[in-house]
Amino acid sequence: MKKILVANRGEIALRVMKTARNMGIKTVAVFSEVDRHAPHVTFADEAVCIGPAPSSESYLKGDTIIETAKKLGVDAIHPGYGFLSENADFSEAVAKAGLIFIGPKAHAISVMGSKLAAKETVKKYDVPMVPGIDEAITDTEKAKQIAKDIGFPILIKASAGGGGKGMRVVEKESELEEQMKRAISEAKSAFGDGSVFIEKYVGSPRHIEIQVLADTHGNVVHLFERECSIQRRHQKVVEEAPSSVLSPKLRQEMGEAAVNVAKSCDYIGAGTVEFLLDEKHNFYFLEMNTRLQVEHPVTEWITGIDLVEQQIKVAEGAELSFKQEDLTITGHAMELRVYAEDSLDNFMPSVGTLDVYRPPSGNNIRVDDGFLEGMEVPIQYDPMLSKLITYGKDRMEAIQRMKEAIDQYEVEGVATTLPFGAFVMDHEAFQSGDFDTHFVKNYYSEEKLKGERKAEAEIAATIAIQEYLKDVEKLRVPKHR
Ligand code: MV4
Repeated sequence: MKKILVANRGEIALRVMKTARNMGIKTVAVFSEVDRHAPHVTFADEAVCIGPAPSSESYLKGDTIIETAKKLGVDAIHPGYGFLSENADFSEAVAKAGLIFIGPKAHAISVMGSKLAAKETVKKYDVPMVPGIDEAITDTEKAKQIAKDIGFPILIKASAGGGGKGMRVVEKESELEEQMKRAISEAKSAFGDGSVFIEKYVGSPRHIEIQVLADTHGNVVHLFERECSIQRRHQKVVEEAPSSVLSPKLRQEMGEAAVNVAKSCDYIGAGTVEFLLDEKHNFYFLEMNTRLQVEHPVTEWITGIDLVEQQIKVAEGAELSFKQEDLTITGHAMELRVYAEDSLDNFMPSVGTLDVYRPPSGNNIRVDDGFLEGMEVPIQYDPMLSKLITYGKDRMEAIQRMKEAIDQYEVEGVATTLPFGAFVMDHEAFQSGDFDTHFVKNYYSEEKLKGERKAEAEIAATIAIQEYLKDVEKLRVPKHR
């Protein structure tokens, strides 16, 4: 591979290009009209404007991107995450154009894009699943019978959903019919597919995902887990690796299950298998994400493996250079997603100019971002400013470093979720490791954060006054001599 086009923007485009460059591969950026001066554009060896700001007219224009790639003599396209990364038709169109898609084949993407097809596919591989059904249901009488069999509360999910979209908890039989009708009509309008199914509702789960890597020679390995339970409205906020609750045995079992999920769909490249872990530490397969994930850096740090490098090598047809036994976990990595959102005002998007933008740096700190001081945060795209990642020999060290890094991070001009990150790091439940997916809902309120900030400000003010008085005292001394 000599030249790669990155069909994305922001931090992930930059992150992919950095590895490509390290491998001696030329890079091509594509960009929308508002991204003309973005770092991913200036970093790339070549860059092409592909349309106006709205994604539908630029970063989602698969045909335009493929044409651009052919015109510039590109060998492969890396889709990043979001945009076209989980679009089966795009994967296929890239291959048909004689280019390499750095990711799985269309088959794996489309199977895992449908929750029902995914269940059907992994079933033969002995992967644990939440009690429920694995086919679309429209008949409410049948649904009632199933719900009684598995027991309330149950969860109605949309097959075409994912990431929590189109889910409904049903507590009792009398609510079932109404909720099913709503779920079906919602799924139809949101995804153009009204298929829904039923699962037992797991009340206080942890969200644990396993990174997998598969080559084209039938080798599949896992790179352990990421703990992603700290999320807000299905938006992850903090991710870490390893999880503080997995025993070596459970880690191995979940890893093997994840490898089987990858095998079931002939997976190629880097992928992530999501599981729920209940209070008794039973795990259940949820879905597979067929892309490089936002939170991949924590896995890179504890394993020492560059996932983008592996994606590229596998896409070239190389055999994985390591086996499962070669992989180990060293230390602990923590990631905070820094969003341009106001955590003191209902996480409202905070667009504007980054008047001051100075990310922290140093040993054990990694910042993946795609912004520079003075840049505007565009409203058209994801409001994530950066990923702040820290590393330590153990979890407490990674948390401590994260707190220091948050303190050092200077942003003015837009509100960020940095204070919210500090709240999480300081929280007793987070520090003890005793939390689930309801952490934010259970513990966070703007009042609490405001209270903490006020207490901090008061301490700072007290110290400042004491210092001032000391200075006054010092100044007074000579006068009396
Ligand atoms: C569940 C569940 C409880 N029981 N399934 C949310 C996203 C989608 N991937 C699946 N999700 C869930 N499925 C059963 N049977 C709870 C969730 C869930 C969740 C999962 C992971 C991380 C955060 C979450 C927040 C709310 C609900």
